[in-house]
Amino acid sequence: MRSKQTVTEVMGIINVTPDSFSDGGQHAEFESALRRCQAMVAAGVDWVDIGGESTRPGAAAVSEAEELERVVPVIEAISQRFEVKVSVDTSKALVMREALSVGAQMINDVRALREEGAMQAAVEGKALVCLMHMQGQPRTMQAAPDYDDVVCEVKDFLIQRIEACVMAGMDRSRLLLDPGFGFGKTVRHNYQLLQRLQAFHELDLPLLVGLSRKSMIGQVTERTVDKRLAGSIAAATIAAMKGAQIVRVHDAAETVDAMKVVHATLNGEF
Ligand code: 9MG
Repeated sequence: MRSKQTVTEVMGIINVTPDSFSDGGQHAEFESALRRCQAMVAAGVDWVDIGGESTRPGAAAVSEAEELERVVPVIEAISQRFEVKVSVDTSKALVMREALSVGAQMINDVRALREEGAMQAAVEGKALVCLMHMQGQPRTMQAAPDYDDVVCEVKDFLIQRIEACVMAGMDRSRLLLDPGFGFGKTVRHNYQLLQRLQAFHELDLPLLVGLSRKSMIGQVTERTVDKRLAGSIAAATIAAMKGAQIVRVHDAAETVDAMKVVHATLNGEF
């Protein structure tokens, strides 16, 4: 449990990926992303995370041109129209640069700046950067996750990536860390990470966590992805009580309420 006064911020997830039920194409995706953003802002989120390429196991790769076309207009419109901080969920250097140029304030990279040119783009971009741990690559990462001690190994990886960023010229104060729930981890690994989340505070950087609707919730509740709200709120609440600074979620209104209860409990403010 943490002792100093803090507030856990809520980051709403907005995936700008083709909707298989819509034949409206790119324009429909743009409009739908803006509608989702409006609802999330009304619910009180602090951030929206805009992504154009799914990182789910088995998801198809998206070209740089396609990803740019999906996310840049959405980030630009959100930055102009809404009072909310914007993060771009990408591993591609050019997408990072273009997103920052139209208003994004954070790079959320599940590959922790290991793709070609990504480190340089992030150093030059001057924005916040979330470094996430992943074992393997999204397409195959769930085949056989393997660790001797998942917490130590994830921590060691994040230490190496922090060092790489600092060596490349980035100010350490721009970094956030994410243990990467569900990215090359079994259910047991995920719950070990959540149980020992405080261990990451030793790195003295803010923590961002994504637990919302993930299979670690589905496997213990035996719920399909559309019925994981209660489990997701429980997981976000646990992470907040253990000091996470940002929770990345699908269910904005419910999580904002849960974080208000955490805040009132920890800080006595209501
Ligand atoms: C893009 N994305 C999907 N899941 C995520 C998670 O858990 N953390 C971060 N930072 N990004 C994620």
